[in-house]
Amino acid sequence: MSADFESRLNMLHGEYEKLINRPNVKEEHGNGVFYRYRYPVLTAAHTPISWRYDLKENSNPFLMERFGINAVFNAGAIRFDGKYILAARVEGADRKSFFALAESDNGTEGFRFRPFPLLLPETVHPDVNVYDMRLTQHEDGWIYGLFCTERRDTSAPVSDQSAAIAQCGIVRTKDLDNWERLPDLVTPSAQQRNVVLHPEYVHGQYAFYTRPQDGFIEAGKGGGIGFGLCPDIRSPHIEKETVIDPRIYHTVYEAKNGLGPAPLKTPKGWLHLAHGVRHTAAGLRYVLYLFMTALDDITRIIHKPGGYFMAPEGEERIGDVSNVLFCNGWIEDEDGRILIYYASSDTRMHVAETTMEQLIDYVTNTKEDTYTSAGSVRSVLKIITENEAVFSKSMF
Ligand code: M1P
Repeated sequence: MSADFESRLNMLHGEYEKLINRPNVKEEHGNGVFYRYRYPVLTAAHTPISWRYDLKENSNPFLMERFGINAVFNAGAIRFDGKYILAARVEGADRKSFFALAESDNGTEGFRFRPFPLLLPETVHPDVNVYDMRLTQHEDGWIYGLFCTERRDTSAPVSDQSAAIAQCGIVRTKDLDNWERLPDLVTPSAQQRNVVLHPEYVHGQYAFYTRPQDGFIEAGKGGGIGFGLCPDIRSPHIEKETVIDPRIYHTVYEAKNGLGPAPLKTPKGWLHLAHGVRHTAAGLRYVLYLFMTALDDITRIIHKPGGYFMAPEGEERIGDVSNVLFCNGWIEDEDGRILIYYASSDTRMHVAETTMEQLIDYVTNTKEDTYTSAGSVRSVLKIITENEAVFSKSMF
């Protein structure tokens, strides 16, 4: 091995290990609802160098990158065998996404990719692009991965090479090593993204959260978080799709919305994390919001704080698709700690920490959206006057 090659190889290894082993730091000043961690938990640079480089001097004397990775984002999450596992969307320089599992011992740092990305089994209609896997540990004993499978819209003219159809692909596993592909989900909607499997049977059937859309990007007359039941997941078919969380004018989810990870069961109800999208002069803005549905009817919203729970901040604002927070994975520990794995601007993965107690407090006590400015003022006036009744004016 030449000295130059060896020195470059050592540099690549050294930088990689430094990145993976960098301790993460909980930011000191949270908003009382959650704490962000300072460093992203996964980025393109976290992918193993053996994926990106041909490490053999005879075939790659300059030790060039042979397979560019553009971004790592929108990861599903699960606790498995004592490890915190992220099923990340890895996007190559060629724009194709694929899935790869990364694991950590404590959930906030040290995420390391397994040696090989997932070679997803396919249906008879090969996927062109796959992304955004939601992992659900279902009470039937399987771990399901629901993801978006995208293919060209063959009804579009040759002149349009962007038209696509998005649908929900399904895989399942018991060990996170061997994955079985099931048929794609069939629903009444022309397009589906952000489909999530509920962890429990509902009326003896598999329950899906959906996101019906007319177009690939635009919700059209569709949109909203939908819900449907299916008797047999090996032949997944939803006949009736009901919107349980619609888009509403002048909210953070007026353009579109979609469920994030599978909901968490709490003593007060099912806790849901979703993303909401609105138009701005600078393009679409994606933020995260929370709501809770009833234990006896998972489609009935019983609490919904107004506005967003998390929005892009600092470097999170910038990336391939700027001004986007997206979350499709969270993990609840036995002690009530909740780790929220969120991606920023379609580029990198972060983690925020909170507890179930805090999230229940947040969803049940945060003011709801009144849908008017006057209503917002009344909400804030109530907080101010109640504070004034307790504290002297010098406090303000
Ligand atoms: O680019 C932002 C997000 O756009 C899509 O989400 P939605 O279907 O809700 O608009 C997805 O492509 C998602 O992966 C992406 O992060």
